[in-house]
Amino acid sequence: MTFLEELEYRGLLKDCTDMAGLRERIKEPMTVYCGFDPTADSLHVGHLQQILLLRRWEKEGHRPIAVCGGATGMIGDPRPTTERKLLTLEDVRHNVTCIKEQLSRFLDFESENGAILVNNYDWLGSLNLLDFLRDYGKHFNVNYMISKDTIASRLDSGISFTEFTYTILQAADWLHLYQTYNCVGQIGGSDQWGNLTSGTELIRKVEGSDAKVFGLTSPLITKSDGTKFGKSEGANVWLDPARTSPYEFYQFFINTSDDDVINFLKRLTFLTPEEIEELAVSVQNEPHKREAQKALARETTRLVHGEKGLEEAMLITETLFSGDFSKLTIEQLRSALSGAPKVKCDDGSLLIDVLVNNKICSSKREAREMIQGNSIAVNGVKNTNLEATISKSEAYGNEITVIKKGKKNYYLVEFN
Ligand code: 383
Repeated sequence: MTFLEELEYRGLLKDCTDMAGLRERIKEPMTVYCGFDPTADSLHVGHLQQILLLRRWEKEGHRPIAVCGGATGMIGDPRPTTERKLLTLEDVRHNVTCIKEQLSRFLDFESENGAILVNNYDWLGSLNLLDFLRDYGKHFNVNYMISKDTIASRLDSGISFTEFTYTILQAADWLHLYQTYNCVGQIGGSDQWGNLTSGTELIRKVEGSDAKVFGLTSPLITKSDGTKFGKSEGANVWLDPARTSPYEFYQFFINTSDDDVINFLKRLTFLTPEEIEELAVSVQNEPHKREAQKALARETTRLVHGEKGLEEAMLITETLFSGDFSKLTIEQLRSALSGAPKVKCDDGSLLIDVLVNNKICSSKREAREMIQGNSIAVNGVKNTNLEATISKSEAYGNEITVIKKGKKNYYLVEFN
């Protein structure tokens, strides 16, 4: 399989500004970039496909450039629906620092001739208005710009001049990278198509038609049930462990449906096509084993959180299965139970009262039946004693007690 065939197999090829040309050009090492705007202090799983794509190019002997959009992040790429709120320069700077740090965990920016990490504020930040209008603006035809999807979709609801010019800045970036590093490729999700074509056109106009550059998109990840990829209970799944713990990250992927898991394995892991096809057979023949989901969660968690993050995630997963939390630190325990309801209790309260007062059981009768029926465990130990109490001295770290009702309903007890 050639590299392009592999991208095709993985579902990572959508449109290219010049596919035939790329097939030829790719035989020689080339420099390719992708941009990330610092809209938050962390990237999220929606960015992962492109980050890994840069790495796929790198592994193939090409040179990747990651652009952190310190300047473009001050403007904001128009969203299909509404105008963005401007971030302050201070916030953008902070976000740039965080995102650069994250990106450097995925690509080798250290070695000579290795990957390159740049901030577009370094060249766009000092660009003055008259130069912008004369050197770049003059090459863009407004009629043509408003026909591009991202802008066309905003014509009814309205778009500011600020966001309208965004695409010119991104095009200016590529021209700069082309002139500085001979960067001939730009990759992005399919939402970036309009920006990629702005770039190829600007380069052609400034550098002449001998300049052979390639814009290449990959399909955005979608889920077969129609819900948005990258959200867990409405919240983004972040790459920063302080925002989404390795355990939550692992859980996000382990919960992938059978219909989506092979697609995600292709796009978000470096498992070989052979390995992926084997897992596809396992999804067909023994779906209950969830081998593919386990492989997906393992590989993605390792890529993002390293071997240690993966170990922590698996430890917490096993713990929740066995109910024995004694091996976890207090932080890990909180992370493991971050989705569990929190309940309050006084030191020394009767277990049965805690169950009823916090509505873990609907009545005293139900609580009694649950306790006697072996369905309630406190800190991993089944308790059938109706007189049992919950005390601080037996809590993990003297702080937290875990009540488990039935097979998988956990409650985190904190003391008043
Ligand atoms: C800025 C300056 C450039 C080139 C690109 C940019 C950023 C680009 C953008 N990208 C998205 C982002 O920053 O807004 N205008 O969140 C996302 N990307 C990648 C991919 C994706 C896109 O970072 O489809 C998902 O992750 O292209 O939405 O010179």
